[in-house]
Amino acid sequence: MLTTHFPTRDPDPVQLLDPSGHRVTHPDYALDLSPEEYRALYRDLVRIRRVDAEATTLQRQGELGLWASLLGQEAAQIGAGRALRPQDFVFSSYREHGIAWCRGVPPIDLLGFWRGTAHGSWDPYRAGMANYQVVVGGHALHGVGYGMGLRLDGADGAVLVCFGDGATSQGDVHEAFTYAAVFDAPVVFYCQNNHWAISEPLTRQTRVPLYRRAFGYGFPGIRVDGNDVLATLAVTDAALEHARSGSGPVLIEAVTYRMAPHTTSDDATRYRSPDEVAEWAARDPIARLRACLEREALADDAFFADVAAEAERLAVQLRTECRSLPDPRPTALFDHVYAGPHPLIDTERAQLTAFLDQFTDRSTDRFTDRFTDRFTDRPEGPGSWS
Ligand SMILES: Cc1ncc(C[n+]2csc(CCOP(=O)(O)OP(=O)(O)O)c2C)c(N)n1
Ligand SMILES: [Mg+2]
Repeated sequence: MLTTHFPTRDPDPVQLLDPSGHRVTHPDYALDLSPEEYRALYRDLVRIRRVDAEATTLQRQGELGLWASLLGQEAAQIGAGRALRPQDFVFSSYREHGIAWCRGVPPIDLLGFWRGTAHGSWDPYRAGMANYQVVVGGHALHGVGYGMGLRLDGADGAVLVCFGDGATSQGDVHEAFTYAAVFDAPVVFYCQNNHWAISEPLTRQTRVPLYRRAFGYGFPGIRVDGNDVLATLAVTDAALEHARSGSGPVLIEAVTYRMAPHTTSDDATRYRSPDEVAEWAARDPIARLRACLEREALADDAFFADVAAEAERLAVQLRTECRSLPDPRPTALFDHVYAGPHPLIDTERAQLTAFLDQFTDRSTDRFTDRFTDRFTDRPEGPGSWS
């Protein structure tokens, strides 16, 4: 007879603010924020949701090729993002617009990637955040390598590696867990469990809650209510401090929900029920913080009106900036594949140039007009760093 030793009960996810906006206490985590800081979190949440909505609309109007919405995951991202310090570094996938926001990446710099005018528009070293990664889970290894480098340099920073529930099934993530554990890499693995990996539900990724994976590798795992910005901030802050202090990696599972389809190319109604979506809508991360601010008189109507107006201005600005992003020179595609010259790249560049050179009559050929008249590199413009 086989004897099993599975834990039978998982602790509830860490929560400091319940879905109705009441604060709750937790024995291990607390936050001591000023009224200004509570309001700042609310402003972050509202503004990044508005940026996300505008990007979705821009895609629908043909201005972006694709967009991956963060709708519903604002608290998971803003809480984690606001826990970061300047010396930390982020490796993320493609949905972490809220984290990028907290790193000071201007929203327009997110859009070039989705418009197809840039491979990655922001300077990773300036932002302390690598450009988006679409290869699911691949950047977990980059993050661990970077973390090991921080240790060897004796630097006082930690790495936040963000990925989804689906990514936890990737070999890369498991290899990253092993390396981080045995080398005590200062890495916080931040898994946003939004319950879906495109059309695959969480039940197809795991038999046990994801945070428990950490124990098998020998480091702590914590589950947090990902729709509670206070809890995600408190837990990520503690985990980053743990990593910075040389105690090794941590896995955080932020339990949240992807309210939008996977991307603008997806139709989520084909695989999930409206009831499930409605259930999560009732746990909306912004509504619960607003309820708390109102109940505790931390903000008044004028504040909420100001934030809404500011978010609208941001959306208008983003639309203008997006539509004026210059098309890149076609051969710019090859510029950063390798650091130096490479024979295959040189051949392919020459082939594309020869192809474009066929269209010499600029007055009659739209293709030529569009692709060869705008050879300017991206100027310092709306999305540039101030
Ligand atoms: C290695 C790899 N396999 C498959 C894909 C296709 N793909 C893109 S996103 C995605 C689902 C990822 O789900 P999850 O990790 O839960 O992140 P979420 O999109 O929910 O944020 C898949 C399978 C990919 N980009 N990379
Ligand atoms: Mg997912």
